[in-house]
Amino acid sequence: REAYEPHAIEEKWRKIWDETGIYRVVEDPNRPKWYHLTMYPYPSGDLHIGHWYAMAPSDAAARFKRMSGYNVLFPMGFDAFGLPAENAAITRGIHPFKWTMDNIERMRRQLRSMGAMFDWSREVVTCLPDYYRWNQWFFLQFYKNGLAYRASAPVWWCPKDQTVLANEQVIDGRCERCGTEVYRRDLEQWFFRITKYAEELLNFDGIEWPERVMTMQRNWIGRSEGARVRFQTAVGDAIEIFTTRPDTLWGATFMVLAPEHPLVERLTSPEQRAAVEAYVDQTRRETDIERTATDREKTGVFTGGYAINPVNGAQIPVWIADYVLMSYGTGAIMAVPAHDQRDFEFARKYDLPIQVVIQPEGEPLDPATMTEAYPGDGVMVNSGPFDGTPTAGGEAVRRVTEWLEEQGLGSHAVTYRLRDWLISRQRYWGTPIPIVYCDKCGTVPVPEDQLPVLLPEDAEFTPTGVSPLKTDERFVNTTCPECGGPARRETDTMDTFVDSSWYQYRYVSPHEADRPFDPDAIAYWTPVDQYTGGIEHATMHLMYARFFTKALRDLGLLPFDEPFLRLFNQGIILGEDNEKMSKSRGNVVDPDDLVAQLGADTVRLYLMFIAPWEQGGPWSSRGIAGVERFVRRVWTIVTETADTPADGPDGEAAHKLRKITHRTIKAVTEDISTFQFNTMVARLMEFVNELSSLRDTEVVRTEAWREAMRTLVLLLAPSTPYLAEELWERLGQPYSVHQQSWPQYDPELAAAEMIELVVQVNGKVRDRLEVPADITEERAIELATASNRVREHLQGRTVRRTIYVPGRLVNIVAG
Ligand code: ANZ
Ligand code: ZN
Repeated sequence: REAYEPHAIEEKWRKIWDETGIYRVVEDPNRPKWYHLTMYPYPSGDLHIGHWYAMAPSDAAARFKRMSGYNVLFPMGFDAFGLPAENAAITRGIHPFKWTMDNIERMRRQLRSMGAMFDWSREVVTCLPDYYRWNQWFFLQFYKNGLAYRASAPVWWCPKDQTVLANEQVIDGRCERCGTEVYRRDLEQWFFRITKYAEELLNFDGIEWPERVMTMQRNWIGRSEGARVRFQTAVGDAIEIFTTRPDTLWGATFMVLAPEHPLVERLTSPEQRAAVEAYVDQTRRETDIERTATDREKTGVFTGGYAINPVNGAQIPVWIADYVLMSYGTGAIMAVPAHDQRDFEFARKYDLPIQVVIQPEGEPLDPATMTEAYPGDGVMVNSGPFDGTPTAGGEAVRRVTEWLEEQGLGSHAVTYRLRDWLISRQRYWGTPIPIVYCDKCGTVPVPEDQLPVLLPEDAEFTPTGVSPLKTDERFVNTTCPECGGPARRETDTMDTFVDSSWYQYRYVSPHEADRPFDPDAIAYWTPVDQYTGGIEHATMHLMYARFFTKALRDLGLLPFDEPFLRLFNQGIILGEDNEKMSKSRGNVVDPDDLVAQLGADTVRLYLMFIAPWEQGGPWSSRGIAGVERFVRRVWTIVTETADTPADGPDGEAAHKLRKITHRTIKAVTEDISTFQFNTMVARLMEFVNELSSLRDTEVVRTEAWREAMRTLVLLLAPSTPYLAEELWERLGQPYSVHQQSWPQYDPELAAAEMIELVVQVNGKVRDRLEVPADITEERAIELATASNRVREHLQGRTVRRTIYVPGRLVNIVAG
């Protein structure tokens, strides 16, 4: 008896696969293509079980496609720029390049151990100049076409370290590094004009994505329809507001500006100046999330200024409050306390007037006794020419908006929550933005033939975290491409989401030196047919990648609208204690240890078996031990009978075995094509149980047995690629199992077996039904009660109970 030795087998085949290059893929016009992309990892150090859970089932899905006749592209790479590398440099003195490349080296080894069919000749590493130069090239195309621009925007600033902080470096309003209180400060930064595509990004026609991801994107874009209306002020400029409820205009009793609003300064009266300035200063320490929390006590300050409500000429006070955001709408609102809850709370707190303008049916609303705003429908009141107009169905909003347009007071408007994409990072470890500033020529793009703008290698990191690019004189000082005079380079680098917005296109021709990708390879491989990855990327990454695709399409570089036709989000693996895996909880399972102990195939198969893939679930040592036993049983049954001659008679037992085999093919095919890996593994386990029960019978000496063995190995090939390859060889089959076709089932053999189901009413046989042998109890009872003969006997009676004897009878007790 030969034992299963996963390590020897896995090493042997890894080597042979490498030497024979069976996972190398090239365009082949004679075969349909399939592009399966699994999200590339950040090279943080080690591959963890979450990476395995994302990638191993993806590999099985890709291998299944390949066996089904597709030319499959299944690439891998590294999302190699970003803050952790820079932090390692600052705290441990390791250069980000070295830290990153060492990690990549380690993770490449770990990825190889998984046995996935990645075509490593197509690997993409985003921190290398041959990749990031194309980020710069895209930036220049965007800049020329008005899709990249520079504007001032607030950033978190640490006054002690004199540096910008990322959101995640601000802990409870303080600098993560030195603990100093931070505040927001305006800085000139670069943006991509994603808002140009806001409307198109709301449209998901032609792609199959999970409903919840589309919902998250729609909410992120946040489309609101309403009107913009101008309120005149004594300082000359009008205040423009955005409202979704122009039908409440007559109830606007005050206005609120965001503290950052440009008119605040001029509207503020001398008496109010000190209070206003203090409040503005305080707001700079708050995040938008804090500012808009609904359960927060409303605060604000009167500016001392007034505006005129254009619909009724009323003079109303102008306040500032942090619940109005500068980044939404126009940064100013008309406050309608009777019908907007935030305004209501504000009015009650500062004793501002409340005017009801929408009256619901029943008891009239009374501002003196109201305890909350009334946001619902009713008829307009106290609204001049509109009194009596019903608000239901948006009728009032439409009519008021039309009237505002006729009167020249405002206009219909659509507002999106989506902001332009701020891509500037005041960091070293990213793609340098290819811009220089010249005193004479202003902002000058670096000419394309001077790309890439290289990151200087000998950067000096200081503990404060100020980007070394800022102080690197050799980097900063350059000559102006236009006038040849002295100029300074932009020292900001790009958000790493720029890298991941188009990596799917680089994989199709990763060595292209003169352009980001080869249009022929793009035409053949893209868009991606199946994308898989974590739900945490539902908005930013997936939104930016969609934007990039649309922008590149408009630049004539891509012939389609969407990057990823199908999307699937896998769940997460929890610790054995049902909690999130974390070092501090001590419940982390390490894939390297598991592979060393059990081999990669068992780990892969267990991850597929653990739970429905989209759900994930807790790790179980018992569960993986069960899968390990299964793998050994497969090994034993195949190796022990591989040389048995098929010289026995082809009788009834052989026919029965063939039926089992073909039913298994059918079930496994259905499961693997819909990513139901857990039920797929369960089917294979049942199959092996059946085979084991026949192990000592004559049927082992038949062609049907040999067919069963070959089928078992082929069905396992996507999931346990090493084991399948080894067993395929032992069955005397030609190399490689991974170049075989997926087995086809004979529909007649695969048809479910039928049995006779006896149906009784109160113990008397009333009907006999032909049903599939594996019928469920629910379905058996459903069919039994639907039978005409049974219905006759049930007339005028009620069913009290049903008794089901599996595979034999249903007895309906009625009285
Ligand atoms: C008056 C009004 C009356 C409003 C009423 C609502 C109900 P959504 O649906 O999210 O788009 N608003 C406008 N700009 C704002 C800003 N920069 N910061 C905070 N709030 C702002 O919300 C639109 C509504 O949010 C607008 O309609 C405005 O209040 C407020 F019975 O105007 B409304
Ligand atoms: Zn110049």
